Amino acid sequence: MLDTPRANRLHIAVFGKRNAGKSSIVNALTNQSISLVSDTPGTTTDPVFKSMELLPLGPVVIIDTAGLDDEGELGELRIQKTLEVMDRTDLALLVFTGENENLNMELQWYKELENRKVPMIGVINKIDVVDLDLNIYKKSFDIPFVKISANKRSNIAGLKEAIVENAPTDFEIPTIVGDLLKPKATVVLVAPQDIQAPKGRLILPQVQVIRDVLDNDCMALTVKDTELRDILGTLNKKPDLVITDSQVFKKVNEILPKDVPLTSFSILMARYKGNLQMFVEGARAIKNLRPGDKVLIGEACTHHALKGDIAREKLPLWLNAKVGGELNIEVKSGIDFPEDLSQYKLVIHCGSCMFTRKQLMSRLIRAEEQKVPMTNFGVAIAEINDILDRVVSMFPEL
Ligand SMILES: Nc1nc2c(ncn2[C@@H]2O[C@H](COP(=O)(O)OP(=O)(O)OP(=O)(O)O)[C@@H](O)[C@H]2O)c(=O)[nH]1
Ligand SMILES: [Mg+2]
Repeated sequence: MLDTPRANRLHIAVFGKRNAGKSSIVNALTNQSISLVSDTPGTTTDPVFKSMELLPLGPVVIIDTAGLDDEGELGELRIQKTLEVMDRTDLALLVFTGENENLNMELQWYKELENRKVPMIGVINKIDVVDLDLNIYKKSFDIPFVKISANKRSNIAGLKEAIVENAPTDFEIPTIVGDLLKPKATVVLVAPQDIQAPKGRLILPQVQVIRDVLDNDCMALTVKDTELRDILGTLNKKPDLVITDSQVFKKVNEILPKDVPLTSFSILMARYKGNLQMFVEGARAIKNLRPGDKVLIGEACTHHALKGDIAREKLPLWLNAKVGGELNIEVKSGIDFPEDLSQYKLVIHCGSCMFTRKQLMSRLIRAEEQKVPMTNFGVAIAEINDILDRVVSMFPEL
């Protein structure tokens, strides 16, 4: 994701008194030792900007700042620099600990950030040492609060969820396919209308992709898989992109010349709503599955399962064939999606067309925190058919 220009990245800055654990929080969020941590107040002197991929949220810049209770001349300069950071902040983490009851400084930054209309999250750190009564804070600070321990890595998932929840919405990817297409490009969409397809209409991802292709001044030509070969023959040039329903990946892959870029609705939606990089890594875990391993298949919504249901019939069949034996597959729909994923070797989620990005993110955060690989239907099907490399090759972030 390092191609994403810095300006388009969500800038998350961490503010708080010296020794509050700001640098420790940056390190806990990123799982890296980016910032120097020590028990000497004033360890961080200049703001530290770090562009990175914050899984599963996407590309961000995390800014660690110098503690704002600085004293003396050098302190003034640090305060100035930290205030400048506020002008570049899209989301602020205000860090509190029980170690210093005087909140005057925090109230001052709260006003500064409020003036700049920067959304904030109050982070109560070091709860392994002192657990604080939130009501004291809620009276003075009208912001959401999360309790964590950066050192013990507790509730980092809760902090990530709060970040997703409170990040300004314009940081969601603004287009589904637009960045892959030049104007006037020809895009062929393959949409089999089988028993699964709702009567009289197209499913939401197909409609969204068509709209996005049109918004980007391109042509969307929609065919069923059964007509694809004939219709390709009538075009006077190869299509610039083919997007298929992933259930017919194998067939479409065989029909299309190798130099035509091919992907699926489900992969595009994985990228739009989830985190494609994480899903691709998750799908690679299929190779390591052994008969008997527990796999969770998750669906966003509950629906009446029809014959040939992808989650209950097709996907289990293909997975078992791939691993050469019976996997222990569980299917969970709607709110039944479990909190504890640790028993599963892999989670495969549906395209989440009825979910917002935030809803899917909270599931991704859960999997990421519990170190359980997670992928989605389309990406998994591509891996099962040995065409994953082909169908993600056009994405600049991978
Ligand atoms: N017990 C406990 N200690 C913590 C926690 N988080 C950070 N600390 C400790 O608090 C001290 C300060 O941590 P830093 O991360 O350097 O704090 P900072 O806010 O970046 O400090 P400055 O850069 O000096 O402003 C270190 O000794 C950390 O190990 C926590 O969750 N629990
Ligand atoms: Mg620091």
